[in-house]
Amino acid sequence: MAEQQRKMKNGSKILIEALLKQKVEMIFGYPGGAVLPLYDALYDGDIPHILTRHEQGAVHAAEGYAKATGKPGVVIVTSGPGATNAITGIADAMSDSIPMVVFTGQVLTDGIGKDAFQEADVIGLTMPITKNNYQVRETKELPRIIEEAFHIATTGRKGPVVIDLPKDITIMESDAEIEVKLNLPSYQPTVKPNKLQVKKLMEALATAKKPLVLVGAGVLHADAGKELLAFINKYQVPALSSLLGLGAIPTEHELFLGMGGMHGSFAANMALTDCDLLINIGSRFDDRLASAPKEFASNAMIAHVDIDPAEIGKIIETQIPIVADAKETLKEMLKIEVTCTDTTDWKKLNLSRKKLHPFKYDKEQTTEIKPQKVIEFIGELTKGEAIVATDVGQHQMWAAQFYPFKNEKQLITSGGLGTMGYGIPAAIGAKLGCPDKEVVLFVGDGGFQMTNQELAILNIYNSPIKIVILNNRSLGMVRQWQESFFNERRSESVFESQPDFVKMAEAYHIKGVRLDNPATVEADLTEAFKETGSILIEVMVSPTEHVLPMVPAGKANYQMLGVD
Ligand SMILES: Cc1ncc(C[n+]2csc(CCOP(=O)(O)OP(=O)(O)O)c2C)c(N)n1
Repeated sequence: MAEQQRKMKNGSKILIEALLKQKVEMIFGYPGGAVLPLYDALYDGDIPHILTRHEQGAVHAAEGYAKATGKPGVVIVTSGPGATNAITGIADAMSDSIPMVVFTGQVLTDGIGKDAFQEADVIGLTMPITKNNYQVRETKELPRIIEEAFHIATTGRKGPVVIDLPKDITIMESDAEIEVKLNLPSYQPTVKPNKLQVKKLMEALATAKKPLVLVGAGVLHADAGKELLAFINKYQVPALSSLLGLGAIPTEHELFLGMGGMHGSFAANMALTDCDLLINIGSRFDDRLASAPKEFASNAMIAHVDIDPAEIGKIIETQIPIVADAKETLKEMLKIEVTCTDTTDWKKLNLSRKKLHPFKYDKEQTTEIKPQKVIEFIGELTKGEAIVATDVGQHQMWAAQFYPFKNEKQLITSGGLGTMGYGIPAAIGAKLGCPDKEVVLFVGDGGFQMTNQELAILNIYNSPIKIVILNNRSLGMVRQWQESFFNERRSESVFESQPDFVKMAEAYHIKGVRLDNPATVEADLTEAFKETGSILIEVMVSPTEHVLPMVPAGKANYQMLGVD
């Protein structure tokens, strides 16, 4: 009996032990009444906790951490408003397949459904935006649920899992064993590819005259960059990527045509138009890439490798479907030797298009600072090695176009949901996960004002980052659409008044500088980048710039505006 009593622990302690078993390095969160017992257990300091200033910030920070490290992000928020504030981040993580476990506080089990103080139906609210969710009904269930949640979040197509915790569950005691055996017979993601299908793909490659590889985030989630490069190099296949696939192939790689789609390169979009075999590895044919599905790669046989069977054939008809992990599939592809048709002309065509129509901007301009130039120059300063976080808008697309990415997991951006306010917390999360790497954030003056309160945590956790605000005095991407498609009627997209961003930085005890001289901008950036602590660099950029080329929504990839 005495032995049994010694093993009794409250739910909060059990939870911490279960997280330690999962090797959780840090938790992002924000306390409140329903999670007080849990925060009391955190007080013992077994797992560091990062106190953000808003729950949305906690989830985006966990996303940044997960994207940069490949490990699952862990979040705790309280019930009701804590949980609803976390919703945007959870939806963002779902869109970009980010592994994450989010604990939401809940009212006492007895109060559920009775409109108790700070009650929200977290299960109902998060059902469509999570890979799975749980409401814990017995303390002894915690170890099993946590084991399952981490397994589900980090395997197959990764994604967020919510665990809703009624307060009494975290207080009641149980002698539950932390060591549990995973038992999920109905959840068995297919990891290994069907060998016959891979053979079919390689046979198609052998006879293709214009093969092309499309790289999506699935390659990064599977850590398959090395195998991907080996494949591309071996068969000399030109390749393009989606926004979230950037980094899998170094920008400077001869065969890399850049990002495709709405703001993609001429070479990438024309290659999609002309190819006769498209090998899509881990991209979901998102509408930013395939705006007009009927006209997308319409001359090509389509091979689609994806870990999620629901993606195959969802948007584009597929002749060679392969449901599997990208790394496992590429390994199998590399095992099969084929002799290919001579594709020299195809390669030459792509290389010449790349050379003739690179991403460009007016470099001769001397009266205004060009945002593209700022990003390009920071690319040089950081030798293409920095982790680059972005917010959402024009600056995000310019970062994708002009930063010379070299490595996997280097771009931290909100691709699927396109969430403004993502950048600041995600950059902080990436830095906390990768303290030895330089982290640069590009953010618009609009997005900055959505989550700038998270600057408060930069100094506390000693996580210096470089924050580059590209200030165009407007919601640039909205303004661009209004100028292009709404007769230049700039409805609510131009800021009449703005805060002093440099002073805001100083209020948060970090250095701030404002750059507005086109003649000295390179020298000024060089100086600012010498800062070892966090620094906010506000660059007053041209207020009229457009992101080009642009495939208007609904148009085919070859119908690009802004190419001469
Ligand atoms: C939360 C949220 N609200 C609205 C939008 C729509 N939206 C997309 S881009 C954009 C403008 C962004 O402006 P800014 O942050 O200044 O960046 P810029 O485009 O000027 O680089 C807006 C409002 C969004 N993506 N996310």
